[in-house]
Amino acid sequence: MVMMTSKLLGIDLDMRLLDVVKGEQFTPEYLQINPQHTVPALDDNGFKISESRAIAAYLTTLAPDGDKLYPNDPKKKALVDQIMYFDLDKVYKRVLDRFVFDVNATPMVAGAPYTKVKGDLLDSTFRTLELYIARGPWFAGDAMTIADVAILTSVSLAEVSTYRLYQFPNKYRRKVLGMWP
Ligand SMILES: N[C@@H](CCC(=O)N[C@@H](CS)C(=O)NCC(=O)O)C(=O)O
Repeated sequence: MVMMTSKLLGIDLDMRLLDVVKGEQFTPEYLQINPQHTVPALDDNGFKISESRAIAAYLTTLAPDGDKLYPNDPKKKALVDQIMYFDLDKVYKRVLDRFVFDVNATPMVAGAPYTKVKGDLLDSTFRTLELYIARGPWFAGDAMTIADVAILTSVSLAEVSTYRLYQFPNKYRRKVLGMWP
């Protein structure tokens, strides 16, 4: 999400790759940047911030047209925040829960085993996304914002898994998969 947002804003990031599988996020140097030991994190001349949605929101303040992606108007901004919190709490989380085991319950990465409950919860979340996008034209109003970038990131994760996205072919899939230039 941070990489896509920076690209949309025309901000060049000096990126360092961390191999989280090897545990490179636990070095004292990285824990100084991000005590949560998650990627991504940003160090902007000593200003250290983690959580991809928060980083993306911060990046919008550094670009001249950043308020297009994260509006200053309180109500518009509140709607963007609403979708980003929904994404963090439900969409991303449930895709990840579902993604660690594919439809045949084959482990893709270590994690809790796939259960029907997890599948049902993700289906329910995607039905909610359908309702939002039907209201559209974007997830948080009449223009593309970082809320769309957040959702796109989570949906891409489902897309590369074996999740049956074709269950939601009419509105959501076409809109989200077609929105990236
Ligand atoms: N809500 C966080 C989630 C970040 C996250 O969990 N990243 C995973 C990789 S996708 C990670 O860094 N895991 C390593 C760890 O927790 O030690 C965000 O959006 O930045």
